Amino acid sequence: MLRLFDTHNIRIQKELDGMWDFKMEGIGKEYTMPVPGCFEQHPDFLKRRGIATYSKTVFISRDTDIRLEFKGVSHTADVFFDGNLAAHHYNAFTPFAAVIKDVKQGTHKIEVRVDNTFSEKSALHIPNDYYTYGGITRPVALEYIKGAYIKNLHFTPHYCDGKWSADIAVDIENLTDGDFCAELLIAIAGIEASKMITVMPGSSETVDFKLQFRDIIPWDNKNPRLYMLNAVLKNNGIPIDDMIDRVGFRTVTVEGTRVLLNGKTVYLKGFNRHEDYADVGCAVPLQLMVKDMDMMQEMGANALRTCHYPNDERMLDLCDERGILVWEENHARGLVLEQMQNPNFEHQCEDCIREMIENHYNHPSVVIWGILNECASETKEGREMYKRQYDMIRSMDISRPCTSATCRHFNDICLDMPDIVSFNMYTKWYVDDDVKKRNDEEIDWIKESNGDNKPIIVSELGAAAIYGYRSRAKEKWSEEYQSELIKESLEVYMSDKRITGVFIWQFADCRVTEEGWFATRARCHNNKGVVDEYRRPKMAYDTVKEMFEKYGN
Ligand code: ADA
Repeated sequence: MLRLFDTHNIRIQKELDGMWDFKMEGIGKEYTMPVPGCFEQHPDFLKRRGIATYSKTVFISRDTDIRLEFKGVSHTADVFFDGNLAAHHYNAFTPFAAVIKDVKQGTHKIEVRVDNTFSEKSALHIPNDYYTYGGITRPVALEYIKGAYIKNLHFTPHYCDGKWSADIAVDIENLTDGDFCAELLIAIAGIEASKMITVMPGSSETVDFKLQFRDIIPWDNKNPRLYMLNAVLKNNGIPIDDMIDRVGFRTVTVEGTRVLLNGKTVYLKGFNRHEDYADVGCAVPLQLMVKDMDMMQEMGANALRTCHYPNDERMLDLCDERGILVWEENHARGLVLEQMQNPNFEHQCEDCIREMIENHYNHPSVVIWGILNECASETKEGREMYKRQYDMIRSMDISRPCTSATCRHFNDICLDMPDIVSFNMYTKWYVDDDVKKRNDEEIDWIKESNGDNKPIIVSELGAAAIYGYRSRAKEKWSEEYQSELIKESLEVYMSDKRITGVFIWQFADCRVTEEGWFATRARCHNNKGVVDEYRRPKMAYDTVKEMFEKYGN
């Protein structure tokens, strides 16, 4: 399934999940592979870096235009329809679509060439402390559209003088060679509106509505009230297309050192979670997303950081439904200046930011946009790139604060830019020092480095433990050491009134690339999860539960 609710009643949408034909370049044998899925789940491709082609025939029941939507292909996709290139996309973690006009009724072939190799062409998917899988790793949909269709639907709530209002922007694309005239209707929370529109041939138009509401129940982490937003396109009174989304009335702002949700201070306590689950890799099915969410909430989390890339939208749907506050970030982890100077880096980051915001804008659970985790924010060249990315986010969305998790302690030169200052701290894991002393030094430095009078979040803290390794000596890598380090760290960070949020690194162990990481990552996994990759709890699980309960904040 694509989302946790239907996004169309009028548009015909068919999901293409199931078994696809599969061929790996350089291997004669032909296979079938599940979609969504990672080809690494097959015994022949356990750690394969290569180029493969997934293919499937589909029957189109009438002459129509079609839209193929891919929620995620890892990491580079070339989509062919009847042998013609229909789309190219880089980045496993953002959706993309291919619109194909004038398709005749009958059988047609879809081929997706998938590439998970590392090269200069890929500035973001590189050997790293998480794994870049290969495959059509998120759901795929085939849609019938005709002439013109609703391309996007953005909802921005506002609260003023005790009243809720909203700006609603609907993007219509006209695929025809003539003017497209139609009626556009929207409906939400018992309020309806309509406009007659004209879209020029082969172009798009954004239609804006401003609505006032009464009797709205706000969305917040304690009562996450959601509303369905419907948009319908009518031609001569006949509905020809629609789009449905699910939204929430909430505001998120920053005032001094506090983050406010609907004007009230909110404290974020949660986890960093990679999209990675033992035998299925990054193609985590809904059932296992729900399991992860249930475990994080059992431990008392109210927040999730989508380290280090935009997440599968069904996870955000779950967060919307459960009132989990999300820090979603663009795709980048730990890139030094030389890597940021890859000629593909900036446009690949900007594409990711654009697709992340365009597609995830309506999720009330997303309360923070993040960029560039632990990249070269200590350099002036890096600073220019940070600035361009913050500017880009703010040009697309001023309704949410921005941040970036730094590890450039004492020499970061970008703390003046984010709305929220966030830092990753591994005291007593990578740095053998006193947790409180290091925390005080860090916050003193933040205040002297243009980060003063801003909310502060500890975006990462933790330690590794090998599941099942118990030791009365409590040395590093034992479950005891991890549990005690997390307890001590949370005591310090959650009792410090200068800090407005903590994210534990990390929820679950995740696979890392062998290239460049085998030496520091036992099992070629990042073992800092409070559960292992099969979600088996370590001792730290109950420690986090105890601490999140103790410091309810
Ligand atoms: C960094 C990084 C994480 C992870 C962590 C670790 O803070 O942001 O992705 O690599 O270190 O486990 O060392």
